[in-house]
Amino acid sequence: MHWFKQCLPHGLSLQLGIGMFSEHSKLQSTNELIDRIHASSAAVVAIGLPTSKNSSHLRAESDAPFRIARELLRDEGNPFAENAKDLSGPDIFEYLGSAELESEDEFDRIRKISATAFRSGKRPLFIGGDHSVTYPIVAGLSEVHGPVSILHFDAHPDLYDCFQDNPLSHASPFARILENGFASSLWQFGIRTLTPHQCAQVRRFGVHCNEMRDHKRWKAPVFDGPVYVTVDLDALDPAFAPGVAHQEPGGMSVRDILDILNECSGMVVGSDIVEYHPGRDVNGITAIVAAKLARELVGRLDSDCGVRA
Ligand SMILES: [Mn+2]
Repeated sequence: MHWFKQCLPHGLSLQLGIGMFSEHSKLQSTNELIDRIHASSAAVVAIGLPTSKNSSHLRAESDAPFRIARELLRDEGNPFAENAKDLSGPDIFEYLGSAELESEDEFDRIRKISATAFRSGKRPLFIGGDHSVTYPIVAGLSEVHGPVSILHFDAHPDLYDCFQDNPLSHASPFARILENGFASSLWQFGIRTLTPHQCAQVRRFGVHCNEMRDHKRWKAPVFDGPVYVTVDLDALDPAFAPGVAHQEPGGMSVRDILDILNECSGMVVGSDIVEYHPGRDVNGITAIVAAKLARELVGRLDSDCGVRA
């Protein structure tokens, strides 16, 4: 049983195979992706954003998002999220492919794709890419929903005013989001790399920074209104997710992330999973973990959609 067959756009082969996925692994122009968003009948659409242009350390392979999608769509895999949402059900989920990025105007492209998805009423799941992509995604989101609450899982607060002379660095997206007023609140979990500068940024922006060393006292946030969820895979302990550029031991388990996601209130309208580096992965375990998180995010996005009970 190829459970993903209803998800395939443009009448592609139902067989899981190299040929079928070669279509999905091709990079799409901004206009092609916008057409696919409009053509999709799914409530939740996944879009790959393969760029590591603003990564401070390692560049990731451009097929990183596709590798996560491939794990998510594997025909022998389980299509159900833990809340019993069936991702193979009609009009629930579709993977639309990856955007052509790594260009001078890549933030404009991402912002346009994001705004299109939110304006058309979709609940998008973006698959990165380095964490810099969250800034243009949330910029596009705020065009449609105004300032939103952000739930952020990461080893790093990503609040640098500027990092390595790059204000658009993957270490800076939340400084840009907050100074532009795109977020009404930022709740971080898993943080274990605070510096004096970033502590000052936490105070400056009123960030709810939940450090890993305090994890026994964490409480899930109470949101009312739209919530955007962003998952940097290095929030996880490298024992669970070694395929990241910045491995930081002493981190979260997969279950820790799912518990907070399940317990937080609010209406999740969009999400991303970022910072997958296949070259550092071990037997593809990080892609499998990312696909599990993606499945649970889709389950939550679809439940919060309001179309279905
Ligand atoms: Mn990080």
